[in-house]
Amino acid sequence: MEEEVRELMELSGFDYNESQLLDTDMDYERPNVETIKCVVVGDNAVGKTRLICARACNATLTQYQLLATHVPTVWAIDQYRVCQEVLERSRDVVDDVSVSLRLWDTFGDHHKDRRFAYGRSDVVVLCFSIANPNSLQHVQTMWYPEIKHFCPRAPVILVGCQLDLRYADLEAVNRARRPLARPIRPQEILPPESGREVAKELGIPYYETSVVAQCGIKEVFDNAIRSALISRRHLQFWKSHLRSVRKPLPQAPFLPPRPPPPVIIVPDPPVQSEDDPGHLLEEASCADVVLVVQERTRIFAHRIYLSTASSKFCDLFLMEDGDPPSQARDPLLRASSFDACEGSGETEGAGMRTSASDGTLGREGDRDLSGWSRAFESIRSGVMEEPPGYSARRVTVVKMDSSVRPGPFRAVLKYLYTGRLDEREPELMEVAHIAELLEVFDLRMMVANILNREAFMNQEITRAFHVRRSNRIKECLTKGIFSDVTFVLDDGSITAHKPLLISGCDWMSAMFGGPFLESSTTEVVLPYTSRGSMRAVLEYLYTGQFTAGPDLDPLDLIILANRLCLPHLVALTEKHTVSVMTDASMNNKDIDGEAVMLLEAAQFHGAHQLAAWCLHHISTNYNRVCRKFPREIKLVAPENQQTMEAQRWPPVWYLKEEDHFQRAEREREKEMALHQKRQPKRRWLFWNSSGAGSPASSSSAVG
Ligand SMILES: Nc1nc2c(ncn2[C@@H]2O[C@H](COP(=O)(O)OP(=O)(O)OP(=O)(O)O)[C@@H](O)[C@H]2O)c(=O)[nH]1
Ligand SMILES: [Mg+2]
Repeated sequence: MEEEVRELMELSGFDYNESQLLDTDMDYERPNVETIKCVVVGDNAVGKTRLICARACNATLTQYQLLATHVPTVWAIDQYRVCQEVLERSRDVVDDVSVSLRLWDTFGDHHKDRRFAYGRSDVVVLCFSIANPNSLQHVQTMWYPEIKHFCPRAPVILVGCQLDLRYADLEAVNRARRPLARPIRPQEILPPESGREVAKELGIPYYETSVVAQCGIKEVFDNAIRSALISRRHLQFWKSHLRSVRKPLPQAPFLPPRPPPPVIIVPDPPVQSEDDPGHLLEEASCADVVLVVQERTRIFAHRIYLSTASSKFCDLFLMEDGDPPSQARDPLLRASSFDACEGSGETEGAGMRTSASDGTLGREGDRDLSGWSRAFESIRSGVMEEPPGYSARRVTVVKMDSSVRPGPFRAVLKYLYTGRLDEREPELMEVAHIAELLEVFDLRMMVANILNREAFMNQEITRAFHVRRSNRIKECLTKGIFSDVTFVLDDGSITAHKPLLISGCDWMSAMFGGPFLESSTTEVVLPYTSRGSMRAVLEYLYTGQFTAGPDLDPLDLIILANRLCLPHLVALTEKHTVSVMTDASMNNKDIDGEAVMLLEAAQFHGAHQLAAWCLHHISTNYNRVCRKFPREIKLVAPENQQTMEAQRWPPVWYLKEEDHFQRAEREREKEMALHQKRQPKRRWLFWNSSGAGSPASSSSAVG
């Protein structure tokens, strides 16, 4: 027996200590302390033992601890004989009456004999689970008749246990339950009315409890004590201290906690291969530069990549465009040296000529650069019709210095595109030589690191390269430098760079990378797109970052990002929108209208996380939002309406309960007022009839 007690109490979260065991019953009858035996009955696994432990041992467990264990009670146990703390916690004062509450646990099996537990009980707490309709049915068919059979005079209290399951996430609960436990279905959850109806039919009070939410436990036992004391008052009418005991009080409804808003999860950004955008190098489809090495070798490249990685290339292309070199350490010197070279060549633009029909470039109009830089021989404009099937387009032809050899130059270009240098590069000294010519000092340092067997230090250089490139690319975007396409939008236009678009977005790659008209045109019309959202898309594609400009409309951006198949950007925009709305709401700004407006638009354009957040906002402020936007809410899709109804907070059952409680309270107050009205009359009669004693002593005797 002792072992059973120990096991049960330990599994119920009670810290069982050998020293707490008492050999003898420590309790004793004290004058004016009412000892109340309270038997707890009900079906198996409805939560009797947990409820008793919560009252008797103050055992509190989380839902998941609770779910993982159920120890069926096998014998009625009087724990007060064995445990000092339980005995002490049994003492209570209810309506000025000192009581010692003796709780008796029982097993739920219908066929077992419980007469030992029922014997001489003062009150019976009859439990069912609000997640098990059968257990409520058995209250009427089995438990109440049994109680009336064994203790016909004991008052009974009906208790709906496990109230937290009414608002819990049942899927999560079922996942956490023991493997063989029957899953709880949402349609099985009973509303408070069901329990109350049964209680009304039986003429007994009704309460609800949850050990997880720690609610209703005190109410159940305090009111069980009241019922027992009132019953005792009838039999032991001479006990004057029982006069102040009130009838069981109505239970205030438990407001479940407001469900937390869904968290917006941003997936990992699309993986870029280490080689990115190296694969574009030598790709003719969107090349705007042809680098001629040692007269024979042509390498296709891109101004935007070359210029953002090398100041020398940047200066070269800026000067070709007629701008002074922005990044030159000595701009005047550079410009003048370029001018000096120009004198020996053709005038600006005169070097352009159509390519031959086989795609080769013309040779006229070369401008000598040998005096300006040791890396280049000449530059000129030309027209290219490669790859086959593509329309002719303008390119810049740069002839490299004769000391530059194709193999090591390709390694240098690879660095300019990716920030990396292959350790196994066979001609490292040649690479260093070209790096020197192009003034790419980081690359020279990388070569030195490899030669010194310190290649691991090159990772840091690569990191710095990307930071620098990102900043330069941003600058090119802001200033429109080296752009090769203009997007015509609803509220203006914005320039961009095809190579960057192709390497960042499959949709753009399909448009600009294939033999379509767009690959050769310099203007693309994008209807239903604003400048603010296009700028955010370009920044994202260029730098991988999300930046919200002042003119950004998040929904516009979501629509565009969804159209361009950029789920990562959609998620970033959702996160941004939710954080802006949360901040606004915390600063007492009204976001209800925005949430209603965004809900279905977000769903339609693939922003399902934002839609779920809006749905949560509307559901948890349901009454207010419905009052403000009745027509809009009516027009919401039925699936959304259903979700709102299901997730409504405060829930409908709570509002009904609150209403019921208020009515019950009003009735109780009326009853009390009526009772108080009657009191003085009786006193008056008493005075008149007896004609003895002082008014003071009389009132204290009756009151
Ligand atoms: N969510 C929730 N689950 C509860 C609560 N109380 C009990 N339970 C669950 O119900 C199971 C049974 O609880 P017990 O208190 O052992 O049930 P019992 O009525 O004593 O069962 P028997 O002794 O077999 O008659 C526990 O394992 C818990 O999973 C509650 O307040 N909330
Ligand atoms: Mg039990």
